Amino acid sequence: MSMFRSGFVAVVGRPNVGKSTLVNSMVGQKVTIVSPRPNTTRSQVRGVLNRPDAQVVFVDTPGLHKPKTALGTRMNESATSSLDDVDAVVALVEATGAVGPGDRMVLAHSVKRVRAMARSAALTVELGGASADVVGRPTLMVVVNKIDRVGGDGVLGHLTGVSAVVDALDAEQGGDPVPVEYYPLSATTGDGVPELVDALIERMPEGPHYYPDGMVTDVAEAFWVADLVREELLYRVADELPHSIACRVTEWEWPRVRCEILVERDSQKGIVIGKGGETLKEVGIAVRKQMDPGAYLELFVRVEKRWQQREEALDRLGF
Ligand SMILES: Nc1nc2c(ncn2[C@@H]2O[C@H](COP(=O)(O)OP(=O)(O)OP(=O)(O)O)[C@@H](O)[C@H]2O)c(=O)[nH]1
Ligand SMILES: [Mg+2]
Repeated sequence: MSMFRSGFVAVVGRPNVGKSTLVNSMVGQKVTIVSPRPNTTRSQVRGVLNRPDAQVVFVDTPGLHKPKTALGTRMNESATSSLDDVDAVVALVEATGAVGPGDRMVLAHSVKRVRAMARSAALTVELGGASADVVGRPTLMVVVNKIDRVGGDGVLGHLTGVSAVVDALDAEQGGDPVPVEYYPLSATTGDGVPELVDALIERMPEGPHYYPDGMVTDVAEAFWVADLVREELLYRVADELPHSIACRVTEWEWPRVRCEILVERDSQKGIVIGKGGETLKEVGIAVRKQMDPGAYLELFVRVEKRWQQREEALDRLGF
């Protein structure tokens, strides 16, 4: 019998590059929310891919950015700490624009992390723990996402640009070059995703089932419903409001579920509720469709002044 492979894969990148869309596509089911607004994902979300011979745990992370709030700082810490204990790193950039300073920061972190992984893998082999092919080869997988939005030449040009940046970062850090592979793909159409998944499975070390078969995420149902409410709101509100929204389920007495929507200012309350309660009503209908049949979802809007800036509010809200 062939060995069972398993491991953890961190998916990192600046906000809005498509990390969550890619994780959903790799898992084959929606496990993490997606929206056109940057900073949609606020904490790590694990999505599990089960195959007869392998289990891969993808760790979706908040987009790395220049934080302007205490929440932003925590989100960045959550993203960088995801790199601490993984078997592979997937770093995303977009094919639609040049590699910017935000991408450079992501790629620099990723190169550094994969270099450290390669060192500890080499050490394991030296100590006689396992043979090199079993340990798997720590590789940086650079994904160029959203290729559906650019032509073939655009993709090639972008690949050249990204690889020049990665090579330069790698050289700056010194030592043996880090193995890097490039995967142009579209997380929304799925074009190129199977190739990435196969390559990742190949690189997973021999290991146990970390999650029981059939379990696709570690997110508790109440958190998931709160996230679905926030996702629906992100599609309906504009400007700075998305950052001011936090959602949490305060009561779960099936089929009655009560979810609170926090905003930071009185003026934001009306926008979330909408004319005649229209926005809240739409959100409720859309979320209920994604819950088990029969759910009775109650939505409330409450003002919690400057919660993004207050450490104790963040503690209480579970960030
Ligand atoms: N055209 C196109 N759009 C994409 C693709 N992947 C993601 N998107 C869109 O990009 C936007 C952001 O996607 P997300 O998956 O939420 O991005 P993210 O990197 O998780 O963002 P944060 O959680 O905010 O860091 C959404 O509107 C997606 O539909 C793709 O391959 N092609
Ligand atoms: Mg996300």
